[in-house]
Amino acid sequence: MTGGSVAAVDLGATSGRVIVGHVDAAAGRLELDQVARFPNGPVRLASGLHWDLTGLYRDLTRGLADAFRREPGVASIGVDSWAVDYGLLRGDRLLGEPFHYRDERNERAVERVHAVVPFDELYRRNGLQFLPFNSVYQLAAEQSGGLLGLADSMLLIPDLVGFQLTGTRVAELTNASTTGLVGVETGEWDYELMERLGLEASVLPRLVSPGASLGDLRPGVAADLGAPAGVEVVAVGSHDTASAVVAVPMHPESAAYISCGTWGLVGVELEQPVTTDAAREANFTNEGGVDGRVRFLHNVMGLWLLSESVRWWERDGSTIDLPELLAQAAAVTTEVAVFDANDSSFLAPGDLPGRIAEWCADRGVPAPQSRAEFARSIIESLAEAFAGAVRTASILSGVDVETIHVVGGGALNELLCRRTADRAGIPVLAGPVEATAIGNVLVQARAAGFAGADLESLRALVAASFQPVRYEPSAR
Ligand code: LRH
Repeated sequence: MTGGSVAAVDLGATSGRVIVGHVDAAAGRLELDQVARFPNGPVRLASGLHWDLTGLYRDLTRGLADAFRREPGVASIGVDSWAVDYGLLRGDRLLGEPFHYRDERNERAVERVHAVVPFDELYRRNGLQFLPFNSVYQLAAEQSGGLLGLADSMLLIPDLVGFQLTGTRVAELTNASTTGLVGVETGEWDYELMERLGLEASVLPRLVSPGASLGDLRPGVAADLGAPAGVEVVAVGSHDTASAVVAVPMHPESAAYISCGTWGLVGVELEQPVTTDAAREANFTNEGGVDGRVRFLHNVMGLWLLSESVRWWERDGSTIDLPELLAQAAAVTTEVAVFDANDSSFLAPGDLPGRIAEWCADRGVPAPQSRAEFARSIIESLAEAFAGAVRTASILSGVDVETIHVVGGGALNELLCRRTADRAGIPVLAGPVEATAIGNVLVQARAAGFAGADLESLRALVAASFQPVRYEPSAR
């Protein structure tokens, strides 16, 4: 047998999934089989917006049990999720449900952190764009809650799941790079920064790179899952965006990518970070990629603007047909507002259409009226922000962008892909939709020895297995 199977656990903004990936690089085979999907929405408790990690763990282990029933040969498990969020532990015990990054507590901590370490210094140290929810601000907010003092370890969410499965505590590097506590040049924890911020360095576990093994499943867990002996948990690019970038079938020297789901992560892949004043002013980030690559990118608010608007409109119990809404949006012929899709007022859950209308009113721009106009306005604003970020990434990095790859759920959004190509004046190649799960699967498959050794061969396998949709920019 030249190939094999692995299980990817992908914890996304609305749902979590367990996916079995079958990989046989020699035969050019890469297939995904979704075996479980379960909700992963935040829970608003008295203390704020939280994960429901306990319920999630129950659901994902049930999903893994399904995976072993369906494919008893699954060799390993890898977990990915969104960045920055973490749980605190004392011994083996979780100190409460982790906060969700969209909780508003972080705003208050930003000033406190910048008063000690001004942002330009922070950027030189960690290379991260300013996002009010970077873990460094969350931890500073945590200091006033009292729990941090009780904690003896802090684990990012995928690492926390890995710990529950194996008992091993690690910090996977791609995700750790989003905390703000890893040196952009060193790739190591920045203990000096922690000391200056009054954060206890001993809570940080050892850093590991994607591909490292966390060891076998705990015996009790293996029994619960019906897993055979020897199944390991493998650290993948546990930051979902890092996994997605692995699966972009690109030539990094001439391509930009947009990993488009809840967020639109727009950038290029580099060998070295760019931490110039211009990069800082453009709010570009240098996140850690698989195999030491740098994900030089900017966060655009993404399809959250649309999904949260739809959620708001559906709060009366009605249901909106998304493809139908997008078809109506495509048919809008009136000029719609192009708003700043990066405005931080759109970050928190709630009345997004109201906030978009307010943004327009504040600037004397006519606001969208119908739902179709809102949807069109969101798509145009995202396409404009995407095109702008591609231009900026190219200027700051020197990459001459000839192709824009759109991966993730946004690759299915024809109007968005078309308008991004139009506004950028560069062809868009859309797909694969399941980039995050594919990247998760491929890094495990490589660790198990049934996929190629370098990123280029992993991407060649993606290119051979998934046919992208091409959007040429319209001549203007
Ligand atoms: C996308 C993502 C992004 C982060 C945000 C918190 O899911 O991981 O890369 O900036 O969520």
